[in-house]
Amino acid sequence: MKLLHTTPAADGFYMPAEFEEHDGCFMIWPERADSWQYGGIAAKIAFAQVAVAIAKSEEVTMLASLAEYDTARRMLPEHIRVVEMSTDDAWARDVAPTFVKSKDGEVRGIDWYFNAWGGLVDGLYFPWDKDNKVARKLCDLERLDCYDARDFVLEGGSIHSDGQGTVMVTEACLLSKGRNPDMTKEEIEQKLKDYLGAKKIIWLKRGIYLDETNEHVDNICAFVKPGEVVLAWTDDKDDPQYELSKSCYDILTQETDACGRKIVVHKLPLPKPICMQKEECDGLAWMEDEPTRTEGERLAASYVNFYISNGAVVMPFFDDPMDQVAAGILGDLFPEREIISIPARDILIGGGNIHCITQQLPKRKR
Ligand code: KQY
Repeated sequence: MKLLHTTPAADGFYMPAEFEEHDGCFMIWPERADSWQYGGIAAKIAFAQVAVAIAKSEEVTMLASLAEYDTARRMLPEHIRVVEMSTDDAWARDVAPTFVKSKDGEVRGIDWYFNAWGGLVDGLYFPWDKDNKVARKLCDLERLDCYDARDFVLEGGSIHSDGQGTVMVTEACLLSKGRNPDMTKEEIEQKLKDYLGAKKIIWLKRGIYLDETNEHVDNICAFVKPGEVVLAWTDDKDDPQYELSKSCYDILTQETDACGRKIVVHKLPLPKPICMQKEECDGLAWMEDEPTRTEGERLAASYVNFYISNGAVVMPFFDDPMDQVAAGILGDLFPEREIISIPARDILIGGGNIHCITQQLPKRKR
C-alpha cells in the first residue's frame, strides 16, 4: 500500500455514488458491551442477516476480533469472508476508508482521522485508536493506495455523493465543535472538494432528531439516482423532527446539483418514535464518562439508513405500520433491485443502522 500525500481531485479521482457497481462490502462484527445489549447476541443475528442479504449480489468481508472470530465464523455462511481485525466498535461506514475512483477504474482509499464522532468534546467512546487504523489496514488488505487525510476529522456516514460532482452533508455534523473546530466552513468545503472530487457541496442544516453522530447526513437524506434524493419525513408538526426535515426540504427544492439539475425530493416517511425500553437498558454495560442509554430515550430511527448493494436495497424495518409504505417507495425508486428488509431495532440501539454498519468497495478495473 502506498500512502499518498497528494489529493484525489488533483489525481483525477472522485467518490462514486453508492448506486454504482460494487466489488464488495465491508462490515464489522458487533461485540462492544456498552453498544450492544446482552452480549450483542440480537445484534449479531441482525448483522448476519444484513451480511447475507448483501452477499446475494456482492462479496461481503466481515471484520471480527480474535475473541469473536469463531462466533462470527459460525454464525455467517461460508461465502462471507471473515477477517480478524481489531476495532473499537462496529461502524464500518465511519472507520473503513472512503473509496474514490478514477475514470479508468482504479480505486484508492482515503484515511480520514476518526475520533468517535466528536473526540473529547462530545464523542461517544474513548479510546478510538483501533478504529482509526482500520482504513489503512483495509487498503493494505485490498492492495489499494491510500490518501493520508488524517489532518481532517470525518466519517463516511457524514457524506453522500451522487458520483457526478455533488456531495451532501449537514452543518450540524461537519461544523460541530468536536471535529475540525479550527477550520472555517469554506475551508471544510474545499477539503471535501479536494478529496471527494466534488464540484458542489449541498449543506443541509440538520439531520435526524437526537442522532448522536451530530446528525449524519446518511440518516436523513440519500441519493437514489443523479438529481434525486429520498428525505426522511414526518407530517407531524408537533414532532421536533418536523422542523429539521422541513429545513432540508426547503434547501433541497431550491438547490441545483453540480450538473445544474433541479433536485427531485422523494419524502420517505419516518416510523413512529422508537424509544429505549428498561429491559434493553439493563442489557448494556456501563462505561464511566460515556453517554449511556436511558429508559424512554428516543432513538434516531430512519428508513433512509439503507444500503444499496449491486442487486438489492437492504433496508431497516422497525415493526411499524410505515415499514411497508417505505419499502413500497424504495421499490418504486429502485425497480431493478430487490428490496430486502431486516428487523433492525437491535442495530438501532447501537446508535445507527444498516448504512452505518456497511461500506461499499466500488468496482475496480483489474
Ligand atoms: O450512525 C453511525 N454512523 C454511527 C453511530 C455510532 C453510535 C455509537 N454508539
